[in-house]
Amino acid sequence: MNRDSSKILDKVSIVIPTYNEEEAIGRVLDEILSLGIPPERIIVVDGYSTDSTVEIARSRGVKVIYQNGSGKSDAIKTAIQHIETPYVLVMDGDYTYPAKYIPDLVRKAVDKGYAEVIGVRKWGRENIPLINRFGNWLLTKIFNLLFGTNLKDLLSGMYVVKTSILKRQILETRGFSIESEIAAAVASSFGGLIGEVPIEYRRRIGRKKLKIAHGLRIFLDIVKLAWKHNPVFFITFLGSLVLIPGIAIAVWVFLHYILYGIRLYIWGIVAVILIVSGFHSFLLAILALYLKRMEWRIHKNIYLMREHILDDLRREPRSRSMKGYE
Ligand SMILES: Nc1nc2c(ncn2[C@@H]2O[C@H](COP(=O)(O)OP(=O)(O)OP(=O)(O)O)[C@@H](O)[C@H]2O)c(=O)[nH]1
Ligand SMILES: [Mg+2]
Repeated sequence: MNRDSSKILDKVSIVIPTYNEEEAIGRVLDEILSLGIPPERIIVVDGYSTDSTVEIARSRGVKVIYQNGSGKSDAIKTAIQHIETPYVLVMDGDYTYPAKYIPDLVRKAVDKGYAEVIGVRKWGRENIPLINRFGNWLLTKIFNLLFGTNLKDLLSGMYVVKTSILKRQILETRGFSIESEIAAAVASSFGGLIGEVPIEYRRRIGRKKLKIAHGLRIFLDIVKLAWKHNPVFFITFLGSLVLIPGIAIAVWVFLHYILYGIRLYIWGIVAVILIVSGFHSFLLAILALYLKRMEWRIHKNIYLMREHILDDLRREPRSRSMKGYE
């Protein structure tokens, strides 16, 4: 490993959530250790495995802790309290994410000032079960729409985040929603830049824990997160749902008139009121969504401009002292 890589890796701690990963965890840790990352900066946060995961992890000399609460989200939240480096890299303990990409992810965060860098599964996608691939695609699209992002792999299990962002956020989701929650917190915070690095995904070793019900839970959590970060959109969107009964009543009134020649005036007025107010709410919801997305984009640009100016100011004293030599 060259000096540049080792300097970059000094800034990061690795967090690996595990639950019954005895077949994979040894290999995962050996790969990470071979990059030269010291064992005291590798944290295995275990969900009370009933196999020998913890013993195998301890045999590699890394830090092993037991999580508070239950589920992957709670595990990562537990580990955050133990991080002292400016960046934290989270990766699954099932051997699917190759450790060789760690320097690329951390370098992109440090050099380009990204608050989060996600490892996008570009190679080996056939190793992601079809249903997970579809769920991940759909949930990423919904997230992008609600948060004005352009992510490709929201639910990737390998990502780097600035520790300060994680420490000051109150993370509330449970189960497997932590990736969505971190991305939502970053995307809606000042300067919330999310970068991406293409990575390979390998076939899982050991038994999977993710079920279809978890996918549904992640969807509900994305909706909850959007409510937290953009409530006006949700209130107006809910208001727009009166369009549905409005249209149904209008059709019913129309059919009565066509088929029987009966004019249902009162119901006609009710239908018009529901349709007009639903339509207005719908337009307001779209407006609220775009205003929020614009606010986030402006935040990002102000942040980038500020970084630019700070960079220039840092360089200025040197150019001043150069003047004496010209
Ligand atoms: N600490 C802790 N870790 C967990 C828990 N559930 C899952 N994990 C770990 O979180 C990581 C991701 O879980 P996986 O079962 O691999 O889920 P996935 O990667 O989304 O999907 P598949 O690999 O396709 O099953 C793995 O390292 C698991 O061991 C839990 O309740 N507590
Ligand atoms: Mg996995």
